[in-house]
Amino acid sequence: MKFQLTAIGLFAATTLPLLSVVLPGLAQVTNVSSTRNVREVTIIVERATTEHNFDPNLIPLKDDEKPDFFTRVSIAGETRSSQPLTDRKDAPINFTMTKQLNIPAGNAIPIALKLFDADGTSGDDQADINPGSNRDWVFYYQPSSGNLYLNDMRTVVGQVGRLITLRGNESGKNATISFRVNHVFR
Ligand SMILES: [Ca+2]
Ligand SMILES: [Ca+2]
Ligand SMILES: [Ca+2]
Repeated sequence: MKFQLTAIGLFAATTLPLLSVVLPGLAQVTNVSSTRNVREVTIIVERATTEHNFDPNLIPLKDDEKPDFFTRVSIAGETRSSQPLTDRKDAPINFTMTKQLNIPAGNAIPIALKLFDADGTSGDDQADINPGSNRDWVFYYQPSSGNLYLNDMRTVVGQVGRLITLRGNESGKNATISFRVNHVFR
């Protein structure tokens, strides 16, 4: 998609306060009363891609140098991980995490997103999916506005239901991740 490629370029070339630029022209999400409560929040990590190998090639004729990606998602303090997809630079992760809640829809719900190459006993390589100095992401999702914010609660990174694509900046370790966020009102 042309839009996503443009967005990735902006992420790579600009500083974090300009992140809101990556979502031009999106329809306004209708505000609902923030006194309503939210029943659940869902994160769907669709895909991770990279140009890099994350392992040495140990077995001849096998692509074992390619990454074995899995994602680790935290919603409001609860964390879950997907199963690794072996030896793929283009990994259809397709991992859904739903967190049951009962809080006002105006609250900001902390969400963390990480991507790893599974390395078994030697520890896992963390891929860089953040164009800033970190490798991982921490966001705040506000169901009443449908906005996903950085921790300044002003910079909008994405909106409910929309595919959000992020790419890291660390040489040899960077990857791109695509995900969505959704919620259900009580
Ligand atoms: Ca590795
Ligand atoms: Ca591998
Ligand atoms: Ca980074």
